[in-house]
Amino acid sequence: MKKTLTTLAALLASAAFATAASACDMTLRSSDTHPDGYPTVEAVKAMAKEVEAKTDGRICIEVYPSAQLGEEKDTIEQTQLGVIDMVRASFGTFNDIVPETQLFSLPYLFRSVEHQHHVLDGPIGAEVGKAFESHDLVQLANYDSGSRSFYNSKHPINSIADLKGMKFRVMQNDVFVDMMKALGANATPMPYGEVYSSIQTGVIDGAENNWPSYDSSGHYEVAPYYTLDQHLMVPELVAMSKTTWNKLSPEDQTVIKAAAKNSETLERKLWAEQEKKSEDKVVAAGVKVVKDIDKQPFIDAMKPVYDKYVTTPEAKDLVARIQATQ
Ligand code: GTR
Repeated sequence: MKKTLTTLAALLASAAFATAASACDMTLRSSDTHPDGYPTVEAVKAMAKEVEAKTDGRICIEVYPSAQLGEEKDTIEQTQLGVIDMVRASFGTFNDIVPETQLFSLPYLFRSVEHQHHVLDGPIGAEVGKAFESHDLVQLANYDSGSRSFYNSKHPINSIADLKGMKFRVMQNDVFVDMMKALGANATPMPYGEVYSSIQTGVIDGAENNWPSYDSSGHYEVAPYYTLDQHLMVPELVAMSKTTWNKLSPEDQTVIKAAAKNSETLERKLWAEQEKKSEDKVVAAGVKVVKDIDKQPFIDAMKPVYDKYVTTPEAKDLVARIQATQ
């Protein structure tokens, strides 16, 4: 009997040791719509590694790619509720949830990646970041996502006239619906995961996105006409549930913030590399790209969108400050 008890005690002790050595005190789940290998997914994984190392394995972040935890809008809502701990998503999907992000989705607002960095890395970025807190979220990092352009299954788009009457999927956000209206096309808001089959079955004629998404989603297979009109440059971000954030000690919050910031630098580098790789890949696969397009008529056509959304003195001031940022 004694021997059995000793053996049992030893077994329990070793089990406890094994648990202590491998398990984390806290495991956070992070969602992304993109697959493994995509810059945003790899950047959050790098953040997870850093957090685990700096907390001696106490805090682990599990990254769930490929919309395993749901479509982007649902995962943002789940993060607000604390069901999911972290989400990487586009400002565009946050618009209805964190209205302070809406003006960042205006077409042709950002002139270049550098301009976008200067805005987001400065006081304007800090202000919009702070706004997440009143919506049960903590903004941790901004990620690059290049610019979005139109693609479709029917024909090359050489001018606004070519868009007339066509049906394009947009993110679930009113600004983008009005953007399509202003261009004389029809907008069909729908989750990202439904776009491929909707193009394939002819429910929509096309969609719009950056090179890496166009590539990794496989949309180029069913919509091989891409026009580099670059109508949108919508930033992306990583946010944490405020419920989760409040469970962390101030020291751990500092570790997480720093790791998120480092992941931002990494993502910007990975992004630039991936944009080129994806462009080369889809072109090699036979995509017809219209590169030389006169953007001015597109920019001019967006006036009604600005008139509709930039109405209050605060909105006018914010847009003016963004435009004045060098
Ligand atoms: C991608 C973006 C995703 C998602 C997607 C979409 O470029 O990275 O977060 O917003 O576009 O169009 O839904």
